[in-house]
Amino acid sequence: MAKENGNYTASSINVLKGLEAVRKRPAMYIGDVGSRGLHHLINEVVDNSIDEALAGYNDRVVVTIHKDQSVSVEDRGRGIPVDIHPIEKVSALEVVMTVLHAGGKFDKDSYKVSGGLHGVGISVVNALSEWCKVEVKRDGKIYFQEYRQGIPKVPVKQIGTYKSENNGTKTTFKPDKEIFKTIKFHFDTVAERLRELAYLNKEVTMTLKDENDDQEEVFKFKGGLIDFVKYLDENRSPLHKPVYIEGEKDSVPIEIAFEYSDSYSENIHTYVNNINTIEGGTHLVGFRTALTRTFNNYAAKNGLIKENSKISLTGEDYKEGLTAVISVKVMEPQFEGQTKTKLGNSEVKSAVEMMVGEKLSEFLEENASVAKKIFEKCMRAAEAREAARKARELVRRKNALDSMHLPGKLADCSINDPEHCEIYIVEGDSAGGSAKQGRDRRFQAILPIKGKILNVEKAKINKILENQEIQAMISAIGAGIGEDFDSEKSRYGKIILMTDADVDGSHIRTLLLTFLYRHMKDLITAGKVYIAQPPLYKIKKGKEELYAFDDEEREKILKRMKAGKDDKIVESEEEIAAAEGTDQPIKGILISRYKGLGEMNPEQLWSTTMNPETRTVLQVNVESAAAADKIFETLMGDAVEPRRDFIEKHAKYANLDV
Ligand code: 0RA
Repeated sequence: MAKENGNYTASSINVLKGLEAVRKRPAMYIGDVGSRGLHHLINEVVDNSIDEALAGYNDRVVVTIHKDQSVSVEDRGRGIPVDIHPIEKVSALEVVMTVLHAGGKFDKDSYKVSGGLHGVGISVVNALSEWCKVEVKRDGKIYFQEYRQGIPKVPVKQIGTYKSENNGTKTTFKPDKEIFKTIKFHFDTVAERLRELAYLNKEVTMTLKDENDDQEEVFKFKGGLIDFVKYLDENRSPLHKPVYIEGEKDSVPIEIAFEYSDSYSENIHTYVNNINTIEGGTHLVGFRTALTRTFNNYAAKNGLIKENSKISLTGEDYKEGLTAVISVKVMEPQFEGQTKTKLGNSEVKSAVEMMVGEKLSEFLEENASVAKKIFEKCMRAAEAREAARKARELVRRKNALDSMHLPGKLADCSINDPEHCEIYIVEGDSAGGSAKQGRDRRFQAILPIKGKILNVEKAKINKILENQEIQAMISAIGAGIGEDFDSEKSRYGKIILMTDADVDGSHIRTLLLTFLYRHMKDLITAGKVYIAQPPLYKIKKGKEELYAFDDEEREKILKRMKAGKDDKIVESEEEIAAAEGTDQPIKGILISRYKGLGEMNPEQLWSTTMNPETRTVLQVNVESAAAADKIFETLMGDAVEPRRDFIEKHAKYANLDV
């Protein structure tokens, strides 16, 4: 830090205040201090390197997870400037690393990000790191600076020279244990984001290395979004080759690839400045409007609509089987919505709409057979939609879907303020019974679900709506279904899935998640869906009873309990009883493994799994919609091979923390 007469200058005091603010409230800057926030650190640094690529100066990013869980990110960009900053009077590098939001100051004409958790700046990563080191190669010289909890150890200095043309920046940081609950990086989590970035920026090669197990993966997709769409549809059967649209309209660079497959679901993934806009927004609206209008115009002009057809195709019909990726670059993006991932700029709607209108009409004129195939597919969708409407009407007339007629087996709560209410969807009647007795009936509702619900990935909508268990969920949640679903109307703020900790339980959980993801998706994006975490073991010694939620915890508890050398681990209460009153009574530690929720009595279920004060619940979040879609398709779709591979790879965790 710049010192004058041994005192900090005014600006360095500001720096300290800034860093302190970040360390005091890290969640405000990176979302949370769990695994998710930890991985955001890497994303933040990588995003800076990608910005260099967007500016046209970088084609390579290498991310390395080191043995001590420090991470380095190396690029071949221009290198962070090192000249003395006119106002702060220190090297620009130091300013970028220590002043909040200073990163893009020098580069006005870039697609800087202004929403969500992205773009908070490299200084935030620095502030939350035990230590951080930066090496800049620029103008033939190598510069270096090192920091502790964000504070520079010494001013930026030159540590060498280099001859090659390769400028660039290498940042290495070790997340601070004082800040983060965990500092363990996961290869797959990092890989997922790098893969996504490689699809979105086809000119950049992304490499991920993990020195802990010598893993290395290189992501480079010459086909860009075309490859992305093919990847997303890997397990589906496409009807044609991807349609690719690229160009710039009113200064908005637009890139789109899409294709139709024989599946029923729609999978659109939208990005603004490389950020996944999970809630969609104006770019998506522009695309849909143009897609519907262009196809309808083409069909009318080319006699594809039969004279006597009563059905007219709407936007809904063009969704079925559509897989698309939309990527736009916006100079000053406005992000809206619950999670700040919905694009608000209205000029983007018209830009995308015009561009798609023009290019798609051209494409259809030149590819009549593809046009016909797609149109026929959507025509069948329209017919199915009409059938679904009738099915819904029929079920609705029986009052099976609305919340005026709650399902008989729902034990509702007494409060009716959704924000404070939660519903446990519980596997099986016996666990349902325990949960009903054990709950706090003021704010906890219980809905027992019988066994395996329908796999919605494979069923037509009328079958889905006829299913009793699904009807019960729809009416209990009370927010509608499909097209008319409105998560604001949900009668509960938390939907908690509680299934057994075995293979069947995880299958049922996946079925439930698939249903929620495909038909009540906003519940998931709004963060209202949770997974209960029942304990795996009860460990008892004398009067002391403890619960372990995994094997690691079990071992910890055993170590602590096994103080006496007479202690013995036994399988049953009887063993202890039998030894009592004999010459050698044993002080046993009894471990019981819970096979199902039903084995717990109501009090145990309450204290381990349902009491908000003591339970842990996992929030289901769709960090990457593309990854979630891929997993559901893999687990629930038609192709058997990829499912087997996936389950083998994730044997222990064949559930979905996506
Ligand atoms: C500010 C200005 C310029 C580049 C960068 C920052 C920059 C930041 C990072 C972070 C990681 N890699 C980076 N590469 C570059 C432009 C400087 C110029 O005009 O040469």
